[in-house]
Formats: sequence, C-alpha cells, structure tokens
Amino acid sequence: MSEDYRAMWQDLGLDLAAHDQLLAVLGAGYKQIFLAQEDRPKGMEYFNFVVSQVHGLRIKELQDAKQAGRKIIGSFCVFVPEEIVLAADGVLVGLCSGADFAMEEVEKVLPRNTCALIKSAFGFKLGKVCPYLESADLIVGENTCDGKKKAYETLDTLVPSLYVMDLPQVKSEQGKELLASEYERFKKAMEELSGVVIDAERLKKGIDLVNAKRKALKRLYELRKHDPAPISGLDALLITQVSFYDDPVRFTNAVNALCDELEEKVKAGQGARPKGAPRVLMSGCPMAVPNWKVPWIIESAGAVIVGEESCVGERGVRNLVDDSGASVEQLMAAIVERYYKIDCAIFTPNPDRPAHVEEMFRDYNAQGVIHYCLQFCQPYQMEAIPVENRLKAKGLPTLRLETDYSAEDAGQLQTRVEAFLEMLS
Ligand code: BJ8
Repeated sequence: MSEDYRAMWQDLGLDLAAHDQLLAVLGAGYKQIFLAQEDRPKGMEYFNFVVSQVHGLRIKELQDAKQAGRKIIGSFCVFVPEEIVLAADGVLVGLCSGADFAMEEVEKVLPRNTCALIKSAFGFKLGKVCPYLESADLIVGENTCDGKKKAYETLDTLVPSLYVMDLPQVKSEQGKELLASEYERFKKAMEELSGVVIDAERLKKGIDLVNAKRKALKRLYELRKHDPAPISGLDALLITQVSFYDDPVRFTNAVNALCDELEEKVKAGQGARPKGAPRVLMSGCPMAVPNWKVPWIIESAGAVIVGEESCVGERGVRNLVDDSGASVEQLMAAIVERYYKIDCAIFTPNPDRPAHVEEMFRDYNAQGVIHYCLQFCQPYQMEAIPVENRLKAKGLPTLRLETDYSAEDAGQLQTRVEAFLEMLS
C-alpha cells in the first residue's frame, strides 16, 4: 500500500513492522483461499478491492469522517445498534478479529483458556496492528458471555474510551425493559459524544440505512437456497464480514448488484459447485476476518456452505426494524423489539436458537449441519448439545467441531469433515 497510508498508520500509533507482518499473512491467506476459487461472480471484484483496502482506503475514509466531525464507534457485538450510531452521524465498525496476534503479550493479561475471539481482539490492541481500534472515538463493549464481560475490565485499562452496555441474559419483561433502558442510555451517550440531538427524522434515516443493508444480505442468502448455490459459502461469508467495516450505502449497492448477477446465474443453472454437491449449514460462533479455516476445509472437500446460523450470518440480519413510528420513542421501541429477538447463546433458556437451526436446515435445503465452536466458548459449547440432540432426533446429520484460530488442527478437522461429507453423499 502507498506511503500515504504508512504515514497515516504511524499517526494512529501502529507498529509498522508488526502491521506489515499482519497484512502479509492476511494477503497470503486471501490469495490462497479466495483468489484461487474458479468462476467467481464478477461482483466479487468489489469485495476483493475492499479487502485489499481494508487497512488503506477505508481507514483513510474514517480519518476523513473524523476530520469532518463524525465519531467512529467500534463494537464487538451485533447487539450494538448501528441505527443509533448513524442517527448521531457516527460510523460503526466491527472490532472482532479472527487471527492470533501477539499471543505472548495477551496471555500476560488474559487467562490462557479464553476464547480465540477475545484473545485476538486483545492481540490486535497489544500488538498495535488494528487501525480500526485506534481510530475509534468510543469502543462499545457489552455484558454478554463471561469471557467478554470480564475482559472489558482489562480492556478499560488499555483504551482511552470504553463504554459497556449491560445486556439482558433472560428473555422476560424485565429483560426487555433492561434492553430498552440500555439503548436509551446509549442514545444519550452518542448524543453527548457527537453533539447531535437524535430526532425522529435522523433515527428513521439510520433505521432505513441498516434495514436496506440487512435486506441486501438477506437477498444474497435467499439465493443460496438454490441448487446449485450460485455463490460459494466462502464468498458469502466474506461479504458478511465486510458488512461490519464498509460504508453501509456503498456496501448495500454492491451486494444488490452482485445479487442481480447471481439471479442470472440461478436462471442459467450455474453454481459455485456442481449441482448435487453436499450442502452444509454452518451454525455457532461468529467468524470474524480472517477466520476462514473451517469454511475453507469444508468447501475444499467439495461441499458448498449454503447458510450461516451465526451473528456473522443469518442472526445478524434476521428481522428488520419497523420504521413506521413517527416519534423518537416509537422508533426506539421498534429498535428494542428487533434486537430483543436475537437468539445469542448467552440467553438462558434459549429455545429459539435450536428451532432456528432446524428451520434454516429445511429452508436452505441443507443436508447436514456443522456446528462450529471456538474452544473455551462456554455458551456455544453448552448449547451445541441441545442443538445436536434436536437435529439428531429428527434424523438431520450433525457434526460438532471445536477449534481455535491456529492451523495446527487443520489436518484433523479435514479428516472429520471429509468423513461427514461422505456420509451425507
Ligand atoms: S450476540 S454471539 S456477537 S455476544 S465466541 S466472545 S460468546 S466466548 S461473540 Fe457474540 Fe454478541 Fe452473542 Fe453475537 Fe464469548 Fe463465545 Fe468468545 Fe463470543
């Protein structure tokens, strides 16, 4: 990337040598996994460009937005409502990361048996390699799993401005009230930070932008129900990952343009894999960039991933916010209604999630479910058992995988995935 960007990274306080190392690993992985795919849709060129500029042009855009007075908000969870950030003229960026970095440093501040997603976020901070994190005017954490809620106590000592949302763990009237009061508190925090008063018009605009993004992603997911699926699971995952970083309007337009192309492919019977290739539904922990190991293993073995029951997938886009309210109160209530339906494994009990996995299995014409868990992620590991039991009781093939971000177990995972796919066919 150009020298201009190096100066920008330096200004952000990045460790340039470590950052070069990270970009080299990211670039090599991308080339090996994505660019090696044959007959990718033309519309993927936009996403290739975005990935090539993920620490370049996009960061420059964020700096320009800051110069223009907009605030950059970093988040680690799909419970942080982008609608409210946009209504305050802010920019929301995802901070979850999918690669090990500076692990020695991380293990000085976090227990070894912390999930890879949390460790990775700390590694990017301690290794000084994340321009998104360093650009953020406010980092929003949330009380979800135990790992995250305790890790934020430590993160608070490492970043200048951390805000923690207290999220309900039980779906009840009190739970919904807590979510409503936390979103109200967040709205006030955004108003204070930005100096913008959020009125109904601003909030509605934010809702409409996010609804349009979710609709475009949903349109993409719907196309994957066809056999053959017109796009690989890897490419679809990449697009969802990019949705957490990119400008929402530009991203929505690019996804819709890609969907136009995919509709033609469906009509022509063209697929990312031949018709009849085993169709797999992924379910479980979110996969942040550049966590592509398991999908790559699955699709390299000849299957096609047709859906993701995950926050980086269907759970992140399911349900739109009703934008018909005329007042801020009505629109805020509609936001609460939409987010309250998120069936993350941190809820107890959480019967909606196993039901959604089964529903997706049928809707997406899947032949098997691969339940993906990060090591030391108790909520998803615990919930994998009732999910598997429910599916198995109905004769729906399921494979449970547990892994981390390292490549060490790739061979073992490959063997298990291949045996599972053979059983499906
Ligand atoms: S709404 S899934 S984005 S909390 S993998 S850090 S759960 S130990 S990420 Fe999540 Fe929000 Fe829920 Fe979605 Fe903890 Fe598990 Fe690690 Fe996880």
